Amino acid sequence: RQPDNGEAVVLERVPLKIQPPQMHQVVMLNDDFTPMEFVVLVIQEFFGKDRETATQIMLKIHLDGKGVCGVYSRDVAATKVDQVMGAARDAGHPLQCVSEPVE
Ligand code: NFA
Repeated sequence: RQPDNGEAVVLERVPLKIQPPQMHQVVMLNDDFTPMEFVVLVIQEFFGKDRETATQIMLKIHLDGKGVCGVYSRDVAATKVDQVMGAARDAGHPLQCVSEPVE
């Protein structure tokens, strides 16, 4: 135990710099072989979109080469990628998707 040296100790409250979690977008890529209907079903199943929205996203990917299916925390986005790639592999389609940080 230290002897008291008489100096006052001031404890200051410093606001914590809380950062919102970095979000990641799941981007699906076009290819020439995966059937449009399969892509629509995958987007409905794993990204919770209704059939009309899923069709719009699929067509955007088909026409532009890629499209965002959803935006999530890093872990959830990685799980979505695994689910899509697994379903595509099981069905024998080359469909690819990736997760990338937003901004
Ligand atoms: N381009 C594919 C076709 O013409 C459809 C597709 C759309 C594939 C979106 C992958 C992603 N059958």
